[in-house]
Amino acid sequence: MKLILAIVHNDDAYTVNAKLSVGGFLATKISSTGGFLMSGNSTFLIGVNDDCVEDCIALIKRYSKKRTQPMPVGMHPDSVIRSATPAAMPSEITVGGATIFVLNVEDFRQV
Ligand code: 2BA
Repeated sequence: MKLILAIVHNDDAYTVNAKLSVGGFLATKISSTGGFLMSGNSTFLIGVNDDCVEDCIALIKRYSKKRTQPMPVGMHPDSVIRSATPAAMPSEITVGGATIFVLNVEDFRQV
């Protein structure tokens, strides 16, 4: 068994949640905050059998869009971006689709 941990843009979270449910995946949605942009995103915890991992990731990928957002200049005093020269600063960053971790599950119990 694996635990899929998927960080999804808030604008995609409703659809991803609905499609996971329709697809038969049991998921927990946690409201989370990106450490860089400090804006809301959603983190899904999805426990799946090993042979369902790729299907689950394909579903998340399908409904998670890439977006460009304005770079929040000066938001993070210690960020790499802040230390760059102004000319080198990108004005936009690409966010998403989804950021996904797949973890081995040592034990799973519902008691
Ligand atoms: P945030 O941390 O708010 O990052 C939003 C976007 O900002 C990132 O999009 C990336 O394009 C950019 N970014 C992040 N850190 C940066 C930095 N130090 N310098 C320049 N640009 C930076 P994504 O890569 O698509 O990430 C979307 C969200 O997924 C992140 O939101 C964070 O919540 C999560 N995430 C991404 N990579 C992660 C990782 N290795 N570990 C844990 N969470 C991660």
